[in-house]
Amino acid sequence: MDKNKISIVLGDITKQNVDAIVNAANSSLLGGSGVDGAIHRAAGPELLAECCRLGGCKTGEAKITKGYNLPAKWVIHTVGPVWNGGNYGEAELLASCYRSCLAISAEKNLKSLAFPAISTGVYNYPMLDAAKIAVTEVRKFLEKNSSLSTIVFVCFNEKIYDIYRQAIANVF
Ligand code: AR6
Repeated sequence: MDKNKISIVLGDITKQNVDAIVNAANSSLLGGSGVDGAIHRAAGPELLAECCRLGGCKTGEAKITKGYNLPAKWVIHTVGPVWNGGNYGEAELLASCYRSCLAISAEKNLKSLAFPAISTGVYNYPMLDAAKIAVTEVRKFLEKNSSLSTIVFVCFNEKIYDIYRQAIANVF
């Protein structure tokens, strides 16, 4: 397992030159605000047309589409849990989002993947705990799989960036 496969960038996930970016979607997969809105705007209307054919997605699961006008060839849509205080299985569901996206990337033999901080916006998941889960699941994946050579955590602001930097230092 190679820590050098992990990177953090401050910026916009829609600009990332990777095989796939992950979308923090909702169970309809029909778009929304936040990173979901940004991805649909940048990908263009064909993305919504493909999403309409997917029949939604359960919390903790993931589905893949093409990336259309994005630099990324693919979008892996996952549905994070809504934070309800922590006693409703939120941590396991969030971990499952990361595992599902990573499993799809392995099935497709993708080399590079970028994640946003799933559930930490509209869905209100505490940032520190969410980052720990994200980094831990990626570490566990890298211990068993060699398909991915680059995993990018895209941080939308400096506060998120600092939290990921700390989480990576703690977990790796
Ligand atoms: N690039 C990278 N990160 C971003 C970007 C971007 N362009 N835009 C926002 N973020 P959110 P959720 C960060 O609310 O909490 C939608 O309406 C943001 O700072 O996008 O999983 C869906 O349709 C935050 O840290 O997703 C669902 O209904 C993180 O992305 C619901 O929101 C996630 O925030 C999902 O909520």
